[in-house]
Order: sequence, then structure tokens, then C-alpha cells
Amino acid sequence: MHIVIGLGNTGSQIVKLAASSQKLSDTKFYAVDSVTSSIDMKTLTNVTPLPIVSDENTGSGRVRERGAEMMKMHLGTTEFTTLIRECDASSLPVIVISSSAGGTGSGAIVPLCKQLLKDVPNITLIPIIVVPAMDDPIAYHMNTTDLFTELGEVGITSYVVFRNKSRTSNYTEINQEVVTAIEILQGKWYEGTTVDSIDDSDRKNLFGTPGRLIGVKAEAANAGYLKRMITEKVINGNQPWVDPGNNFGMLAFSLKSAFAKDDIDTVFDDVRTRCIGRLDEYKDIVASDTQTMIATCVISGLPNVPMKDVDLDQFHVASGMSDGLTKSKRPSFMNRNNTVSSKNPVSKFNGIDVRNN
Ligand SMILES: Nc1nc2c(ncn2[C@@H]2O[C@H](COP(=O)(O)OP(=O)(O)OP(=O)(O)O)[C@@H](O)[C@H]2O)c(=O)[nH]1
Ligand SMILES: [Mg+2]
Repeated sequence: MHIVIGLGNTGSQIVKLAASSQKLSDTKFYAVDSVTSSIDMKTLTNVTPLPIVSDENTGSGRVRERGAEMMKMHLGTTEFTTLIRECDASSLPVIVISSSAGGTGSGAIVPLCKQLLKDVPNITLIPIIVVPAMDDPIAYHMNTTDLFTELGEVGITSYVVFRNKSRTSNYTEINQEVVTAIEILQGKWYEGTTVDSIDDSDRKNLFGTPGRLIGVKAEAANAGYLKRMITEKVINGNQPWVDPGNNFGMLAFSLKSAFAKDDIDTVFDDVRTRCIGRLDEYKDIVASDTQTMIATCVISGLPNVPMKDVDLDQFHVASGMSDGLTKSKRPSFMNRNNTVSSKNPVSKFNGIDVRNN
């Protein structure tokens, strides 16, 4: 049994979508959030919601420390002990998913990963992190930088990053691509034939290379078009492409088509060119008389995505209402000597008797 754990709203939404994937029917899903009402338990029998709540407030207010504390408070409970035991018994890899911009998921994922790495020594733990669009608010990016730093500190070496698109709250496409990446990482698109196939040990090597992983899939009617599509997904997709430079890394290609053996070199030609000098390459070639050709590609050992450089010195904190103001000076003839005061309780103002009666 495979284990996939979604944290926070993003993680829970993706887990909810993944639970409906045929390919992931042998996966047990967990949804860890401060609010789990969005998970409809009646329809999703393979999702276990694990609410993490510390007080009457729901959510974290985008405060990662709060998310982390909520997680730590729950780690010793029966539910989490069971989850950790299941990860121990599971086949590789264990996938954890969260956004980096909020507080609950991006805070909670760190103590969870730390515990899993401690309690399950041979675990292959792969976080999938959804980072904010470059023009999202600064707080999102500060949370992102802090999350990556902390995940590195607890010992995460292999990970996947998706970047949300600018100015849209429609996450359908990106969430679906995350689900596809989970299927690929779990080896569900490899069929294992006598020609050339990718097995558990190959995947273990792939995930053992430190660095970022990219996992994409494309389908098309002919090899030329499939090549264009898979290349586009790699270098211009929702998992940002960064030139691997001299990083060690590996490639895993799969192709299912009538003439897969002949087509595979054509389809991955451009991707290979961009990954010159990779340490190793695995192929899963399936000759099958299908209408559409299906290609998947995993690249390991990539550098992380660029972080947004946040320079807080250029901002200042607004203070009181008088911030930056000096009192105005009036010419002497405007002196307000006609006001009603306790010393002069009876007065005329602009000819009107303002005596109190
Ligand atoms: N790809 C994707 N991004 C999402 C989704 N929901 C929210 N986001 C983005 O995720 C970020 C906010 O993270 P959430 O996952 O909502 O935060 P959280 O972990 O629940 O933490 P809180 O701040 O405590 O609510 C923002 O950048 C949103 O644009 C989703 O379903 N899919
Ligand atoms: Mg939330």
C-alpha cells in the first residue's frame, strides 16, 4: 500500500482529487488540516481526515509557527502513530503535499517529515510543494523560503515543486498535474515488459539522487507531436525548469506506442539534449497498439526553483494616524478666540447666540 499525505488546504484538495484516480486505487490518503470539512468522507472512503486543532481558532492565519505547533501537539496521538506505522510498512515512496504559502500545511509538514525520517529509517520521503506565483504577496514568499530552509535542515533531499500561475484561483489544471506526478512517482505508468522497463530499484536510484525531481506526462497521436508536448511540459510547465548544470542526476523515460522501441529516441530527443551528462537513464518501453501514444518523463537532481528575493528594508511600518504629519499653522486673524469655553460660557459665534440654556 502506498501512502500520500496532504496538508493544509492545498494538500487536502489535491488528495481529494487523487483519491478519484484509478491508478491510485491502492493508495491510502490522509488529509491533515485545521479544517477538514471540505473533505466529504462519505464519498471518499480511501481518505482519512486528520484534523489538527489547538484552540477555538480555525486555520493558522498564515503563521507557519502555529501550523508547526499544531502538528507537534498531535504527533503522539493514536492516529499519527498509526500513520507512521503504515508509512513504515509501505512500499516506496511516501509522498507529502502542501502549499508553501499558507501557515497550516507549510508549518505542519516540517515536524511531520522530521518524525517520519526519525521513525522510518529507510523511508523514501518526497514532499511535493506548491509554491506561490512570483507576483503573489511577500508573506507567501517569506513562508516559502523558510519552508525550504527547514525541510533541508530536517534532511529532505528529493522533492517536487509546482508553481501556481499568476492571478488565478483556478487550480484545476495544476492540481491534476500534481496527481499525475504522484502516479508517475509511484511507478503507475510503467508496465514492466521484457524489452526495457523501470522497476522499484530503478526508482529508488532515481529518488536517491539529491535534488529536485520533475515528473510529467504527455499524450499525442504521433511521435513528432508527442516530442513537442513532452519537451514543452519539461521546460515550460508548472514545475519550473532550471538548467541542471553539472548537478548529478538521472532520467526515466516511458513510452507506450505501437512502435515504442523506435519512437522513444525521437520523443525524448529534446529533453535529453537539455540534460546532457546525466549519470544514468532508465527506460520503460511498451509496444502497444493504442490510438494515443503516452510518454512520461522523470528528471532527478535538478536545482531548486528560484526564490523571490524579499528585501524588507525598502518597506516601513505605518504607525499612528499622525505619522508624517505636522500641525498646520494659521495666520493670526484666524485665531479661534470666539470659541465657547468654560471661562466664557456665553458667547456669540458669527452673530449667533450660542449660550447654553
Ligand atoms: N495549486 C493549488 N494551490 C492552492 C489551492 N488552494 C490554495 N492554494 C494556494 O495556496 C496558498 C495558500 O495555502 P493553503 O494551502 O490555502 O494554506 P494552509 O496550509 O491551509 O494554511 P493556512 O494559512 O493556515 O490556511 C495560496 O498561494 C493559494 O493560492 C489548491 O487547491 N491548489
Ligand atoms: Mg487553510
